[in-house]
Amino acid sequence: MKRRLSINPVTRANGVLSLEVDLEDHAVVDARSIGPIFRGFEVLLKGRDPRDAPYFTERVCGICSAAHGIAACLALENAAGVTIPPNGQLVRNLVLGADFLQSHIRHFYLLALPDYFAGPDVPPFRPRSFQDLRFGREAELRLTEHYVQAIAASRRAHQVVGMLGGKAPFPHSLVPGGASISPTAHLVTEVRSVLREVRGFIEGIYLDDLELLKVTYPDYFELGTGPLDLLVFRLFPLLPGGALWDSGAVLDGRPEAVVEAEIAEDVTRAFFAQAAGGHPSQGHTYPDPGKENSYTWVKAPRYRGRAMECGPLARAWLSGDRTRGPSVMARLEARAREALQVARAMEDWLDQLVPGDPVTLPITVPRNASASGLAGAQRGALGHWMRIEGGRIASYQIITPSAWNFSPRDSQGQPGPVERALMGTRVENPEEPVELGRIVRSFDPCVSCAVHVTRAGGQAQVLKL
Ligand code: NFE
Repeated sequence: MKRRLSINPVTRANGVLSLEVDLEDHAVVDARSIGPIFRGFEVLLKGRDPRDAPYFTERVCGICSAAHGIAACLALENAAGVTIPPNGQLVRNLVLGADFLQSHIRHFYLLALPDYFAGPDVPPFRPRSFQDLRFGREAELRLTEHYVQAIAASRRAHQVVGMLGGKAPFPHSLVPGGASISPTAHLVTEVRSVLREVRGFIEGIYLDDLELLKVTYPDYFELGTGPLDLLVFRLFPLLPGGALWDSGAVLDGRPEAVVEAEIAEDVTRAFFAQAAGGHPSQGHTYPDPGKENSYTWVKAPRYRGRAMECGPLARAWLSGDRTRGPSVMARLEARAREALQVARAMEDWLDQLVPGDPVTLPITVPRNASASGLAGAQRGALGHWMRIEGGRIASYQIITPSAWNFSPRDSQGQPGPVERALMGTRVENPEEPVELGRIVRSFDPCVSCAVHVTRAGGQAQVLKL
């Protein structure tokens, strides 16, 4: 029997995402990932001072604002040929690292885990689905308690963003040329103590709960799978050199260096005029809401013409942890391990800070230049491309990790990574398609990174996921 499921919006995700899935005898035969609203940040930036870009683009999204601030700073620093001072780099790493921790903890407990446990019969656990819940009473109680503790742990991590970033979200200490908060010995001590608490939560609770989930739902290593087409941009530069993760691509399981010129956006099925596609340095944002055969406001970024998955699993795989390919559980596992890796690295960065040393260098905005800021965000590879003419922004393009993961079909008919991961999934009960929610949420969706203005007349439908 054929049936179309429309899930709009997908709840427990950052931003507004919807899904359209075609089922045939309970199996997904087609899937469309839909960003139903338009993002206009690139348009807002035109004509502005390039030094404003970090503040504007941080507002793309409240959960990954530090990453956008850093990518925008990098684009201008690359255009101006500036290398920031070591202390500034460390402050940036710490702000971004803390943003990773608050987001990863929040994702696991508040967004993903409720797909697997019932929780008490009160909001926010109600209404809920009871489809395929496997935990016994004791585990249920434990996970509920940890859910509440996770809110505090995530808040503590956010506090570190505020301590070194000035505020959270949208840290304003991330400035072109470095950072604007000078770490005093007192501040370093305070941050260390908060960080120790957060690391304790990750080591003592988060990783244990992940193990419990793995043994209770081992079949989810076989669901939401995808090919080894992975992309990573350089993230957390280290002193004196290297990075916690270097840029890299994996095509069909073969790692290679990233060639930036091989990135291109396809808009065949997105609500943008055809001229909006191509390499982001030449790209445009020409919305075309009525475009035929289109179904989303998310463009389709491609690398060497291929849809690429990005995020913690891609980073783990490229840095040598190659035990598992992409799947629901492998993504959740990679994210949890990454949280611990980042928390530990942050303690080293705190040790390396030299109170009193400069954190920023003056930057002269070039009259004419073109540059990119490739960075990493919690959800994967993030790129900003900026062209400056007469000292003002002439063009700005952003490709977020969720644009890579939640991209639509392209001119070759190739689906995006999430669409691909949904295909072939057996949905036990189409009235309560929990399998789909688990697959989609394993990518940690954030379509607010891709969209910002609601289309007039758009109707939210009843959701059940
Ligand atoms: Ni809105 Fe983001 C991250 C960015 S989107 S969360 O991480 O950039 O994928």
